[in-house]
Amino acid sequence: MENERAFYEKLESKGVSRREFMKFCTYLTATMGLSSSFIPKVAEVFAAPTQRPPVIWLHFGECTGCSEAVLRTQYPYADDLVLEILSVEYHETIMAAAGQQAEDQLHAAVKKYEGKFICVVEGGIATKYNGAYGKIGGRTFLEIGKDICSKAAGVICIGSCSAYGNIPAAAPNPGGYKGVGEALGIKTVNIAGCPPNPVNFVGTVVNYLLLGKLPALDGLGRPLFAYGKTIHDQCPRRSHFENDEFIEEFGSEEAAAGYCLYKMGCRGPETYNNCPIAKFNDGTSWPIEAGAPCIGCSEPGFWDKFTPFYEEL
Ligand code: FSX
Ligand code: SF4
Ligand code: F3S
Repeated sequence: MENERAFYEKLESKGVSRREFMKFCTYLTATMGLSSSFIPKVAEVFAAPTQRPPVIWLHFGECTGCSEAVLRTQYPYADDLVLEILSVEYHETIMAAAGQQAEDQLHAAVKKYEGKFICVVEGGIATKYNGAYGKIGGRTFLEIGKDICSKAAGVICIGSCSAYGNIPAAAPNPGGYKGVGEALGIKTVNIAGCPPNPVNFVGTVVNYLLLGKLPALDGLGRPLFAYGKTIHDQCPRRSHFENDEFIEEFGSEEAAAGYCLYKMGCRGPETYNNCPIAKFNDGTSWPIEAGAPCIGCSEPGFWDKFTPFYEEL
C-alpha cells in the first residue's frame, strides 16, 4: 500500500495522472490479449512489484535501435521499467561502467544470479571463423553467448537481429551472422521487428510477472498476442478496397484500391505483427499509416527475403 502510494506520487511528479496510467494498463492488457478483469492486476505489476527478476542485457551485431525503442516507451518510463519491475544488472548502453569495470560487473552478475536471470539479447551472432567477426573485451559474441545464455533461466531476443539474423545476416554475410537461437542451438522468445515494438517486450515481461509463465508462442518463438495475425489482416487501408463507401468516396474501385500500398510492394499480407493496433511512439503512427509500405521487418529472412522492397509481392 505504502509502495503503491509512493508509485502514484512519483507518477504525478512526472505529470502522469492515475487516469492516464490506467489507460496505459487497459491498452497493455488488450495488447496482451487478456480480458479486462486483468487491468487492475496489470496495474499492480507496476505499482506494487512483488518480484524483480534479474536481467542481463547483451548486445551483439546490431544498431541498438531496439534499446532506443524501449528507452522511448513513454509509459512505463524507461527508468521505471528498468529499475522497478526488472532488476537490470548489466546493459552496456545505459550503464555508467565501461571497459574492465563493465566486464567485472557482467561476470559478478552472472555468478550471483546463475540459473535465475533472464538474458535479453539484442543483435545477431557471427558464426564463421570461430566467430571472429564480432568481439567484446577479447571474447567473440559466440563465446559470450554460449557462456551466458547457458546460465540463464530463459533468453528473450529483442529485435529481428537476435531473433533471426536480420540485417547483420544480409547477403553476402561474410561473418556468417545468425540469430541467437540458431547460432547457439537454443530456444528463445523472439520479440521480432526492426525495431520491435517496445509494448510487445513490456507485454511479455508483464505476462511473466503476472501469470508466472511466458506467453504462448508461434512456431517462430514470437508471442501470439502480438504476432498472431498479419499486418494485412488488421490494416485500415484494406477497408478502402473492400468497402462500398470508400469506393464511392474515391470515385472508382480502382482509385480506392490505389490507396492500398500493395502495388508499391507492401509485405503486409506476409508479415505477422501488431503494428496497426499497437502503433509506435505512444500510438502516434506506424509505417503504413505514414504512407510507407510494410517491408516485413518481423519475419525471418528479412532483409534479403523481401528485397527489392518496391516490387509487388
Ligand atoms: Fe536489429 Fe536492434 Fe533492427 Fe537495430 O538492437 S532489429 S538492426 S532496429 O537495433 O537489433
Ligand atoms: Fe494489405 Fe499493405 Fe494494402 Fe494494408 S497497405 S491492405 S497491409 S497490402
Ligand atoms: Fe515492420 Fe511492417 Fe510493422 S515493416 S514495423 S512489420 S508495418
